[in-house]
Amino acid sequence: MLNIVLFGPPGAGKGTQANLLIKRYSLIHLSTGDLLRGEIAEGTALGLEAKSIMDRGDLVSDDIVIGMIASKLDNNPNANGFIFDGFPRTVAQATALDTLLKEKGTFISTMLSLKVADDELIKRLLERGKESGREDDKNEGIITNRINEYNNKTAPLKEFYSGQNKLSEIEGIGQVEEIALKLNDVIDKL
Ligand code: B4P
Repeated sequence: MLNIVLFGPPGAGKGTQANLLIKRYSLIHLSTGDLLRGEIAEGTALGLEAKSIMDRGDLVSDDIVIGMIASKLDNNPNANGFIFDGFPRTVAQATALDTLLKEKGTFISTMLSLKVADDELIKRLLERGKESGREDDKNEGIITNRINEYNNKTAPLKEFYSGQNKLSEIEGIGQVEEIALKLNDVIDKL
């Protein structure tokens, strides 16, 4: 199985690149952001709980996102592999993911970490906010909070995966297709 953690700050291009990778490698795309937005759109209890947290740009609780991922793994027993997009975002989530995969006899193959400077992230997300209707893309204060959450709680995961010899850092500024080629290159050498 090919199991990829696609990593980077908000707006780094994770969702964009995941859409290309799932086609090329026939993988299942698990984006916790998309799953949470789906719950909000359906008006579920979980969605109601998550909405105000996401609108502020804070991280949703570990229990909620780990539960969502566990059920998606259970529902796709015959997958070629998974792209984890926006998950894990904390050390607790990364540890839980290792355990869930181990129970299924598999493991994370690699972490692909997209590197993008803060000013570019802010520019991209404000631009997306003009169309997406996402509350968390609408103003610079919330975007800055998301970047701070990333620096405080999520960036330490680079050490977690480099400790397992699985970290590859890729420059995330440039044409989408150029960045995709660099990601393919790392995967093809696994
Ligand atoms: P996500 O949905 O994961 O949101 P994101 O980080 O903003 O998305 P992404 O990084 O994929 O966007 P992309 O770069 O593709 O999370 C939203 C919220 O959900 C979080 O703040 C949190 O509250 C909650 N959440 C999700 N997962 C969680 C978890 N595991 N634990 C706790 N809470 C969780 O796109 C950005 C823009 O850049 C697009 O407009 C795109 O077109 C553009 N772009 C992409 N590549 C580009 C390039 N090369 N050049 C120029 N523009 C580019």
